[in-house]
Amino acid sequence: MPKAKKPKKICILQNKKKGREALDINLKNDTQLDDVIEKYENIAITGHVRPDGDCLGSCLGIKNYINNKFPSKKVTVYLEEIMDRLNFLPGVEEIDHDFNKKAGRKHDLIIVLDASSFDRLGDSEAIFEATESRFSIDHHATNTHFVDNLVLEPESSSTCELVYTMLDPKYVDYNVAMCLYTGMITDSGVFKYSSTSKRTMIVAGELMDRNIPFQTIIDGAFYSKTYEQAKVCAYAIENVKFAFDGKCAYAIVDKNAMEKCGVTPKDMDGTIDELRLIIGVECALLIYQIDENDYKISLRAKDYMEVDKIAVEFGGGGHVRAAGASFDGNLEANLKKILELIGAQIR
Ligand SMILES: [Mn+2]
Repeated sequence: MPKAKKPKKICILQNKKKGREALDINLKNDTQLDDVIEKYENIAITGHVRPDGDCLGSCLGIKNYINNKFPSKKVTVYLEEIMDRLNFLPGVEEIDHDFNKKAGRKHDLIIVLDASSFDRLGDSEAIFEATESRFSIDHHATNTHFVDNLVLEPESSSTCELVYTMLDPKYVDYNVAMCLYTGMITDSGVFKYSSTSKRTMIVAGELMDRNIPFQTIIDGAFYSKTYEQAKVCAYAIENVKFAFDGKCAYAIVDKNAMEKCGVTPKDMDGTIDELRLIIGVECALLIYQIDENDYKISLRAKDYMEVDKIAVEFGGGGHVRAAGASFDGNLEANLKKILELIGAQIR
């Protein structure tokens, strides 16, 4: 087999005019993803640690699309264990979760989705490093451009929305639509976050044309909780503290509390919304313990705060109104620092 050529450096900021209103709603098919896929036979797809609906939806969406349009290609999705609520997605059973031991496994091409920086890759770093040709699609304004061939559109509500604009609609079937729609609703909070645009709704409408069970997807992927997840939400609300005249609500859930509720870190994603929804709260902060000296920070804002700037201070990232990071060590000192950063923005 002839050695495949590297794609030339793309690095495109899709939406040059600022603002979600400037997103192209004509959805004229962008062929650069097809052009790249066409050149390679053995393709890896990966996303970020603790995969969310958008990460999983975009990875499986592209996997199913490649199966439809390029059936002879070998394609493997590498991701950490996924949330139970997302295990209805087509292709989920074929995900390779067990790749830590296969460090360095080589592919002709790796497609990196919804991951804003190299350290977000987690265990798939080794596969990424072993694979010379790389292509990435993302919508995080904080993206560090760690993949040369990057299509980045910070105005897009989700990676899945952006991915749809790059697919040949003829090969977007029920399975692809299930995956992409799931990522769209989870990243846009069922079309309510400020990132939701006219294009978001047009893409969602086109996916609904594939007869997907959208009500079941919305309940299953977004609203439903296990009893254990409901318990940890109740714990967070029961133990919430307020700062800055009630404009900031924060809760700390340590390992002990998580064990008592019967949850693990991958069950924590809905908890912060309960804090954010409290009337008068502009900023919600959830800190939960991963390990002895390892904490995860989640931040949400309602109207004006730019919580991604706070997350970046801790080496994390995300979006203007929804961001996350982690820290090691002293809880008290780090909490104090986060609250100071929140205080600097709150009004
Ligand atoms: Mn995303």
